[in-house]
Amino acid sequence: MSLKIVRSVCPYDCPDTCGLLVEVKDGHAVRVSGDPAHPITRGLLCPKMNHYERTVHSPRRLLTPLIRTGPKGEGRFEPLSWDEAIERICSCWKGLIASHGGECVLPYSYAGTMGLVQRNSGHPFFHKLGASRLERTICSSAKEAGWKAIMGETTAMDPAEIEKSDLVILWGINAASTSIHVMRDAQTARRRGARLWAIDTYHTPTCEAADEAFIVSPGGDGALALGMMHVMVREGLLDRAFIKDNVFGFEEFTEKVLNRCSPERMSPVCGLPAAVIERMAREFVAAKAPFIRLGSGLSRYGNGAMTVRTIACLPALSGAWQQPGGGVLTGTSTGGAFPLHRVTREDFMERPTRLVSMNQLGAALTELGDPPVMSLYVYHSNPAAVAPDQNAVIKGLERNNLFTVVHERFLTDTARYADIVLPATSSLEQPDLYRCYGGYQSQRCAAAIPPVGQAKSNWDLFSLLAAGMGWDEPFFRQSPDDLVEQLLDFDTPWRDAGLTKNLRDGETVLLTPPSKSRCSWETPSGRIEIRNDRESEPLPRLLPTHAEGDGFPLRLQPATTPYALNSSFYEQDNLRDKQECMALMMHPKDAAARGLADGQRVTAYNGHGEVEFVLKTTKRAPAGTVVTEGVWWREFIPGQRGVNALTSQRLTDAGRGSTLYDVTVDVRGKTDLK
Ligand SMILES: Nc1nc2c(c(=O)[nH]1)N[C@H]1C(S)=C(S)[C@@H](COP(=O)(O)OP(=O)(O)OC[C@H]3O[C@@H](n4cnc5c(=O)[nH]c(N)nc54)[C@H](O)[C@@H]3O)O[C@H]1N2
Ligand SMILES: Nc1nc2c(c(=O)[nH]1)N[C@H]1C(S)=C(S)[C@@H](COP(=O)(O)OP(=O)(O)OC[C@H]3O[C@@H](n4cnc5c(=O)[nH]c(N)nc54)[C@H](O)[C@@H]3O)O[C@H]1N2
Ligand code: SF4
Ligand SMILES: [Mo]
Repeated sequence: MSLKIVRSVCPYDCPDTCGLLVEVKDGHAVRVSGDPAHPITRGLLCPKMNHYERTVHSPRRLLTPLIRTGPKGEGRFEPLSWDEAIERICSCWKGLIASHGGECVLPYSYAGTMGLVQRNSGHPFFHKLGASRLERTICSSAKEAGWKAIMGETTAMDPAEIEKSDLVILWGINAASTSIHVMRDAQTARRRGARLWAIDTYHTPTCEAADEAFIVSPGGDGALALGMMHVMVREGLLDRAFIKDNVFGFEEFTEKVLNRCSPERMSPVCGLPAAVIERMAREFVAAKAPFIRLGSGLSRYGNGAMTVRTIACLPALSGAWQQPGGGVLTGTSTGGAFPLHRVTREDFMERPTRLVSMNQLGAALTELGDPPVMSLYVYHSNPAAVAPDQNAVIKGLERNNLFTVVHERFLTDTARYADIVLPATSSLEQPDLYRCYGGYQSQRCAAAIPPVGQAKSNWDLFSLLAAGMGWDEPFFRQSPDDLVEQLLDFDTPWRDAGLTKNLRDGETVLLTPPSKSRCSWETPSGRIEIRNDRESEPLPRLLPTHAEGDGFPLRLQPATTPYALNSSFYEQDNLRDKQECMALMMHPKDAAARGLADGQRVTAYNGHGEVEFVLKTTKRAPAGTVVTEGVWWREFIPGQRGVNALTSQRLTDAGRGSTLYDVTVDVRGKTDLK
């Protein structure tokens, strides 16, 4: 029996993009560990990936194509050959396209794998088909829009600078769960004397690890930042010289906005006492190099982009950007490092086709457009669980005249509604090239094991579908490795010939952003643009959230768990057991006011739907906010609907992002116990 160790990369949607060492025995992955030589991972994996082999070789893996034999949603299927599956899909699409046009087909994909080739391999196919295009904005597009409104194309600060900071602020990021290496580096800074703040809506594991946790009202961070900046102006805690040379619009911002944002006025909006806002302002300015690591949590609101833009004003006023370790980091962007258009092939589109927001899938499937969506092709995403307004999504998926194909590793909530299910490979079964959005590492990897069962990779399946459609473009006959090579075979300032060679050899490489000096701002004015007339709102200001108008008394915080990644990893029993059950955390006072007891079944409800939870009374949830962690599969939950039956299809103020966290509910005891 041969045992070999293969280097690979964690494919999941996580800012850390870890290096993996996979022990392979007889074509099976038997053990997975963190690569000690990887510059970020340094041997440390999160609990989810410590037993990745249990996902890869899970008894729940789909092994053959399947065709539906029961009603949609029930999950009754029988096996089908690949040839027959491809033939059925292609002939159905040909018929639908002949009568409705290509836009009646809608692809839906997101981030099951982050590999550049596999993740994007549907784009050329659907462009050539003339299908509707999916606007992929469920995650962080509001955060990006908020950053861009003030900072333009400015290169992100180096994440490694966190260790040089003397005040690390983890703001709207649950790093202890979602980016454990950021947490590790923040702890390193702390050991070197930095203070660590966490700003969140409930007591997360990150809050527990911080020197101080500030629990704000959901969507209230803009008010907090405005209140802090009011104090900074009032008390002259500004770097006037820095502002003069580097900031555009400060005077107007002060006159029109900040003067009206006293801590007393901001306190009820952000939920922190005025004295705390004042102290935060003074300590922020007193720090030499405050490092704000901004998560995505606070951007998933009706005011989310504006919140990010407002927070980004803080170091512009204090001049924190001048010191290594000082500034705001929302994430890195390595867009210039690889010519992704060589994979996505926008040029295959005859004309730009209709865009459909992935946050409004429910509406796209139920409010029949012109043409109506007649076929949905889902790959590496689980919209029946993760997309907002689950009731609308499921109503759409139940349509008998919707032809749904799902390419998956598991029989997910979405796959249960498919007419045809196709088995997908895991990352260990497919080659790819990875880059990172929390740092600059990049790595190419080969398949570590052969496909499990009859599974096929995203790219291989689109090659088959292209042949099934009768297309003869040589493009679709390439291998995934050919595409990786096209991404590498391109000169860019991000990597010299040596780095490219190392990438080809499968080494972990640190890409280098084209060098920019500290305090060089890539905006039209060359300054940090607090005022930006290209935006519909020229100045940052206080905006309301959406849900505060909905009329329900409790804020609902749908949050992340350390033991899953969105709806991924529920296949691992040991990880699911650690989460116990789909719980609703509630402050004992709120529970007492409703006559509810710890451990009982409750129903949370609002205008979108009703969801059953097991009640967990805890002071980790502040009074007025209830919290649930994880995006559970329906087969493991107390009732019929997951948390997203309570979320809305409304979009953020900019960036057309999801407002998954902008939710109010009320909660009652479940009386109709079956
Ligand atoms: N273990 C684990 N890791 C993950 C994921 C996962 O589900 N589980 N998901 C992955 C993905 S796709 C992403 S995008 C990232 C997301 O990772 P993060 O950027 O950390 O985002 P979230 O965990 O969604 O939210 C971060 C924190 O913001 C808080 N929050 C919510 N609203 C507000 C607010 O208005 N103000 C403030 N100050 N805080 C608020 C939430 O309670 C949460 O603790 O993590 C990735 N990594
Ligand atoms: N309530 C609530 N809703 C949320 C969130 C939340 O925190 N709370 N988070 C939101 C965020 S930030 C995001 S990014 C989205 C994430 O939404 P998704 O990207 O849909 O994320 P996952 O739930 O991880 O589903 C990915 C699916 O891809 C499959 N998969 C993995 N690898 C492959 C592959 O190579 N090929 C194919 N065909 N399939 C593969 C996996 O089995 C899995 O079922 O969810 C959003 N929805
Ligand atoms: S999910 Fe994130 S922390 Fe966990 S192994 Fe993957 S990249 Fe690393
Ligand atoms: Mo995400």
